[in-house]
Amino acid sequence: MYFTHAITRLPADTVAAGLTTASLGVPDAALTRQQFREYIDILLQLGLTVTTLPALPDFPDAHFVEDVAVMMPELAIITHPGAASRRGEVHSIAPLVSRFRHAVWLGEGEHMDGGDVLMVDKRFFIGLSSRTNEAGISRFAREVEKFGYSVQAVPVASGLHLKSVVNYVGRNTVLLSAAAVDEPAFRDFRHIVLDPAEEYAGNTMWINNTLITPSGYPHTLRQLQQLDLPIIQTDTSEIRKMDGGLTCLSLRF
Ligand code: CIR
Repeated sequence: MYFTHAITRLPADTVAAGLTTASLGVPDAALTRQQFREYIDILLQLGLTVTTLPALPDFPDAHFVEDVAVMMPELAIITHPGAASRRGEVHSIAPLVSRFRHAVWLGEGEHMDGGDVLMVDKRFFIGLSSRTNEAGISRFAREVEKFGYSVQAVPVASGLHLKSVVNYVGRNTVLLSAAAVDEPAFRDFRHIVLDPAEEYAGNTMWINNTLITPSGYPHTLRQLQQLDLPIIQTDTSEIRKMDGGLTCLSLRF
């Protein structure tokens, strides 16, 4: 799939008040914004038109826009985020998403974070995680199967979301944690298995046949180089402190 657009949101000064399981210290708001700007520059460099929404200080996780919507050519799903503190984010993204796609809203009890949704062509792999439940996956499946998509639930053994540790990286290959290697859902793909010390680099983003990967993960970088695709590295130290990665900072379509 070739992406032409991205939606992002400026990180607020309140970023440190967001949810996190990482014990990496308090993120610096100014450095978070700098890393966010570098990320935007990469998307622009790859030819995308980027629309950036204003910061939402009352929702310190709101710049992780990937979690609140799932975009596909035929429609957009507005999620019902698994964390109560993030549910209000959907109201400020939906009007923009609706300018590009017909929007379908998940309902009460149908929990889903977009970070759990991995789309590979007409296949969706959806993490069953602390944020995404069976009811969310079933409803999602009902909405997308009519457009010829398949949906497979995948238990998330480690990391916050499925895409924290499993991502498609082009050339019929998935980059994944050792814990996910035996997952039958991924058996049709070639595997690149993450070094346990570098699991965070599992959140590498394949976009327009280029890989964007967090800097500072040399073993993963060497493995990715074997795919013979252009690779751009970028520092996400502050984003990581709040359990975020590269995919979560944008909606791409
Ligand atoms: C949260 O816990 O919801 C945020 N602090 C991080 C969300 C990261 N999102 C993603 O990986 N898709």
